[in-house]
Amino acid sequence: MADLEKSLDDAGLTNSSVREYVLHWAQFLDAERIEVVSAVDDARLLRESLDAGEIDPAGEGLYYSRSYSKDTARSEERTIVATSRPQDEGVYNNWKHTDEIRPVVEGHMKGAMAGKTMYVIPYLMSPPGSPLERFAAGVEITDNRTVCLHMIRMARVGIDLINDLDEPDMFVRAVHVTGDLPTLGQGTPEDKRYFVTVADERTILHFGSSYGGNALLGKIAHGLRQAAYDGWASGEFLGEQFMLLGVTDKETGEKHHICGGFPSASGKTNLAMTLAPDALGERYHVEFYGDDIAWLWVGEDGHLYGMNPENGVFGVAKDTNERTNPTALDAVAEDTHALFTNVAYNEKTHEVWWEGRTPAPPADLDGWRDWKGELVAERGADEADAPWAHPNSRFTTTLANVPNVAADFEKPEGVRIDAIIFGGRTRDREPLVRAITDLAEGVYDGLTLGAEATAAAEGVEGKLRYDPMSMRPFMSYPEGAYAAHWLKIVGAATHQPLFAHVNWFQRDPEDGHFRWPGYRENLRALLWIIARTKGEVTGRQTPVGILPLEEELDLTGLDISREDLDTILTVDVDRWREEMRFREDHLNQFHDLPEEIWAAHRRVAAALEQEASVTA
Ligand code: GTP
Ligand code: SPV
Ligand code: MN
Repeated sequence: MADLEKSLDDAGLTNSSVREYVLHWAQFLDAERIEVVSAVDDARLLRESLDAGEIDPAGEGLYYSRSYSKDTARSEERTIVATSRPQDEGVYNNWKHTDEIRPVVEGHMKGAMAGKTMYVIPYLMSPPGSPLERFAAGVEITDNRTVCLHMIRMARVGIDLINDLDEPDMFVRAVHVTGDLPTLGQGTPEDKRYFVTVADERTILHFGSSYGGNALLGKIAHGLRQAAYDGWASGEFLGEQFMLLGVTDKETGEKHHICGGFPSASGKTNLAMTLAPDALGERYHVEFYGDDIAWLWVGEDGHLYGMNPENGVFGVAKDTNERTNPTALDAVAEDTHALFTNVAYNEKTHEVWWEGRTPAPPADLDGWRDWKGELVAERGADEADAPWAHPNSRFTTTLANVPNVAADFEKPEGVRIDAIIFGGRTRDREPLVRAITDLAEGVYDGLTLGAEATAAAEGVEGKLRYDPMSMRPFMSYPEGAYAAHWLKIVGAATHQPLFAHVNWFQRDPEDGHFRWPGYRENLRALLWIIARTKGEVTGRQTPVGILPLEEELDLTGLDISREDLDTILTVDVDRWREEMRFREDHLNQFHDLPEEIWAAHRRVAAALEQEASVTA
């Protein structure tokens, strides 16, 4: 114990509340030694990880790691929000009483760091000086050096961030234990993994993974689940799975900011990093603020403000290439110190590859191993078509590496939000874009966001499911209260943001092609939204919102068929009427849903019936 305390002295950790927390867990976990990590330790930690074989070199200043083969995505069933308040139980938060679940997860953790180093990672989930800084401080404890490397990229990490807190005890206690991965029974009835956020105690206890949001606790456990709870409990802000970007019109010098939620692996990173399509590049410039999390609040001037609490990008690799997302490729170029996880790796040339990186995989199979570590050249006939990279394989890089990152991305006061968009993978029904001018209808639209499941979570890919505001996996308090909190926070803004719903994923049922070319072309829909915030376009009113007139969209240089364009600018009334019945069931699950939300639902339903009777 004296040795452990001395290591905190040597590291210069002076915050006595943090010291007490660290020493408590060091004893409980039986850690052999403690190492306090700051961002300046990155180069040394990289060297140590390379020497220990935990990561591999992936080109000049680039790194590669593979996670255990049954540990490649967040597990929603194993994720639990615990509190001591039974009224905190919602439909999606997987609530348990703390007294019930804490002993279980702690039982798995007890003594788990015997003979090991316990890393202590003090971090901030906000730019320093943010008005929400008091909710942003945390200290992650982990037994995993690769987690330290990821945290240094994804959060602001350093002892100085935690020593001088205004309220020394106001930090999130985030404990991560990897566990013996091959013995945890992932996905079986004997599953031993527990990812618990004890929200009313601001404590996170994650056992049984070294992957992504299961292990980097600043990101979604703190940045989303805890933050959403804090935002509600304090009445001060919203914490959402949102991207955040700025669009500058170089002709007028005007800049607008849009944030919005798409479910996991549905295009937030791609949209936030997008470049204007070539035909519009002279005029518009897109700036990146964030790709996965935004915290929103109302500033003293009555505007809604937003900021990205993260310091990095944990982006989906699949289909990232020069056409779809050149910015992402620059952000993981040589000497960016980016880390790749679960892509394919060539142990001889140190190259990495993933599906969609190039149209065909590398022709010379020599040295290539797939995400499981198996030699591609030695695959049997039954595996010949299996992907080389895991569909949820990712890259990790800091915001400063993103070439179109906004100059003011760390500005503590955040940026004014002009529009909030929702979108998901929806193969029919949802038009390219529809604007919603009423707050309750906007919140209703977010709550009924539906999308096809993706590989980012364990589950069935392609199946439609509701994902309220893209927060289903991160919801930490009941949905009715969540809706009311949205109405309260955004309702307090004297300048209301415009809501809009977008969809890049409509498909032709005949041959399955995407009707909208997507990626960089998506800016065209955003430009219409911006024009709408300024009252420059009227669009046409439909039962589900205002759709653009074709001539209001800037389609210069766009390659799209007449049939596809007509379809994505049309509301399929009968398909929507069917959808309304599913929505009714979906909303009926929620307790205490504000009457404004039900009223919005009834208005949309009535408008659809009206439209159907006119056209019948
Ligand atoms: P998380 O990090 O899991 O929260 O996901 P995300 O929403 O940031 O997803 P991301 O932008 O990384 O996109 C995931 C997948 O969607 C990638 O395989 C992209 O290639 C694909 N994608 C993104 N934008 C588009 C688009 O406009 N059209 C089509 N067809 N696919 C897209
Ligand atoms: C997501 O799944 O939405 C992610 C990746 O952004 S993870 O951090 O693993 O949750
Ligand atoms: Mn995400």
